[in-house]
Amino acid sequence: MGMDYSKIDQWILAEDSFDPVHLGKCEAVMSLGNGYMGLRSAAEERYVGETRDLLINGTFDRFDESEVTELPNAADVTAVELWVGGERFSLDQGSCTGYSRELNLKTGELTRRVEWTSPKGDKVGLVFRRIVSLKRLHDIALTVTVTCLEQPVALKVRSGIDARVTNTGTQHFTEGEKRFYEKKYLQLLETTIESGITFVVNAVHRFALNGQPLELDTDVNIDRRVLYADYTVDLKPGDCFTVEKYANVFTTRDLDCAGKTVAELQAQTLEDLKTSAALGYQALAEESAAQWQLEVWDRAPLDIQGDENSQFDLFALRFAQYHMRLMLPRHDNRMNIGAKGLSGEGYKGHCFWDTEIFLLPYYMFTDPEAARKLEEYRYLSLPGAHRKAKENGYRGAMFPWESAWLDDGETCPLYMGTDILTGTPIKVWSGIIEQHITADVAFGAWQYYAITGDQAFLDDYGYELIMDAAIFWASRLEKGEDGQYHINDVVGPDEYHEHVNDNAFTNYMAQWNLNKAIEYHDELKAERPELFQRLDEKLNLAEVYPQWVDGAAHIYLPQPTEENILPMDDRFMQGKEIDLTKYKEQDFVAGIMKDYNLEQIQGIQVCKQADCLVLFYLLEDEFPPEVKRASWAYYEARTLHDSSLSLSTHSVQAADMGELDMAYDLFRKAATIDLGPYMGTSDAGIHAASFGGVWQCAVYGFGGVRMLNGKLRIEPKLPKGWDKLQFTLMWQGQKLQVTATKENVVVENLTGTKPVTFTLNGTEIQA
Ligand code: IFM
Repeated sequence: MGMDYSKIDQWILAEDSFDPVHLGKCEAVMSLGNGYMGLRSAAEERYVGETRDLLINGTFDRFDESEVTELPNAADVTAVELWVGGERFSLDQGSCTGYSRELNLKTGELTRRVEWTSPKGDKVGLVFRRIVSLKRLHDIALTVTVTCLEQPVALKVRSGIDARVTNTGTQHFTEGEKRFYEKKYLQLLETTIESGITFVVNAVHRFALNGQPLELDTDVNIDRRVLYADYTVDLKPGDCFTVEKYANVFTTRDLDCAGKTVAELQAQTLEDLKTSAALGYQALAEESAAQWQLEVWDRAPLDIQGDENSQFDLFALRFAQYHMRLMLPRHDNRMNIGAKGLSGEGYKGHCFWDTEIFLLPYYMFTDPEAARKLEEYRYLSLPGAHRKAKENGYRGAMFPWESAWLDDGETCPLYMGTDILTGTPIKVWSGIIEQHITADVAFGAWQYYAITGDQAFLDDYGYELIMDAAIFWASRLEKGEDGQYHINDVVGPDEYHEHVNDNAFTNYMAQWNLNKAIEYHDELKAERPELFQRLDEKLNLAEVYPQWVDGAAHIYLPQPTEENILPMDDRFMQGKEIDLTKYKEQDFVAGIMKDYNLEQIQGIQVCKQADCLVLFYLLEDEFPPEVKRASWAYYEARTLHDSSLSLSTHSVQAADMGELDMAYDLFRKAATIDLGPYMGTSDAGIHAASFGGVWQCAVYGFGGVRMLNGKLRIEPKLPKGWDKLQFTLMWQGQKLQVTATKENVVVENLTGTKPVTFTLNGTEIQA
């Protein structure tokens, strides 16, 4: 098995051989979903080492006090086991003379074709098709077609609902009712142990022989955490037998089930299943594909033309768009986007700063309505942020580094990975001291407003969120002997350096947050007395305002050295320099952790990921070009890109500096984080933020797009191999289409109901 780029056309991701050692990669990169649920693409037949995940967004459960809350792995409906002439179909045995698995990004359909001869010599052709509907958020549909190729065979099919799955061993559910209705419809209930969410899972099968519907005798079985049916059919050479399986999943946490009793849900979801099954697989697949076209490909079309590599680049961007839709809870503002989307158990479904800094730009510029939901989530999770602040002795909103359900507060696990020296689990400090997240969330709210012009959002949520975050920062500042305010003992974005003081990213962003709160306070006090009063009552503005003013004026901000390098904290530049070549060239991440433990790494000038470089593009105007250039060179030499968030930032900065070859090289590396040849990297799930990063490389980097101080800037500079880059941007309700070639740039206002003013290559114009 391997990823063969020559097989990648503009829409199809293909796997052309099967290796049971590398199951995780394709399960994750080829996963299906719709933001409500994510379904890993484990095969219909089972394999040792597979991870069969069905994750329903927002259904968090905390199994035990000693564990953190996570998305529970719901009952599996995708397993369909076959016995051909009495022998179990598995690519582990017999011989396979043809194999392909293809994910069609355009339609969201997964297709697998196999020609298999059993150990005894029975030969069959198998075609598996599968969708998670983008139209009907609760629906999964699949078909298995078996063609009898040589001698007659007896075929047995076993298929059902299997709740024996776990989250790497942790069982989040108590078993509920299991039942066959009319010997045909399967229903299983399970309830999360701590959060008490009931899942209702239904399935039904339909059969056809040579295109004609077929009724088969059913042998029904109910067992512990499972119910399934066995079906048998005799096939002669040339016969083509199809199993269609329709399934749906609902939970008592779903907004569209609000107010329903479990019994009502059982009845209603069964009816829904009947409706879907009556439509048939093809119709469901077609309406889902139409929804993909409408929601993604028409909404945010992208095009790149150029040399032979540019076609892979376009594919990589579409792959990113595909996954960014899979992970997006467009239907519900009480949940956000996990660092692995819904494609695996990694990071337990928790969201991070990944959302605001890496993913939100894509959504704000292409799907503002969805972006609003992500921002509303942060507002709704203020109770958790207040709780965290209180627990840590601060005030205001201290947003969790890892966030799950609205009032959970911090959900970052305390330990992760192995300390190479002590042999003990490594303590994760991020949940306690990686505090820049609070400013990132505030920045996200402001960005959303500036790009969309959604004043109602600011009135209802944004002002309060930004001010509440500023209250946290005012309480967090520590007065130093120099009379300035410091933020000591933090982890900045670069997680290889813990317990540092005055991390540049944290301090500058905290100051930005304080200043934004001051600006809004003054504005509202002067112009919107009613709203001001409401906020004053909630946040006690009279008391906190002077603290903001004092904090913003006297916070210590690291300054560039004589060589124009911005020190990322008070320690990094005094660290030991070591030869990093070995780690930079390794084809896996975090190789340095095999030679040094984190304590030792603290003393080395090595970064896991971009730190102050992120600052340079969030607060672009604060730093002169010579500082960005010198700092980029200094940090790039010392950065291992051991986080998937890193490469895109370095690429965008390189493009900003006009270093287009370097920018392109980094973009290609970012684009292959999940698509690349390193088979183990996606086992726990895809890298959500890197998809936003890849889009940013193209649109922010080569497209030169930025929202700066509330204004839109476009300044395209295409890499050598690209002749044309075309994309759309939603700006304050208007859809702009940008077409850039090496010679010129055309910006067209496709909505055209209001002129948009922006800067194009330094000149202010309107479209
Ligand atoms: O948020 C990131 C962090 O910056 C690096 N470690 C992984 C997290 C989740 O993607």
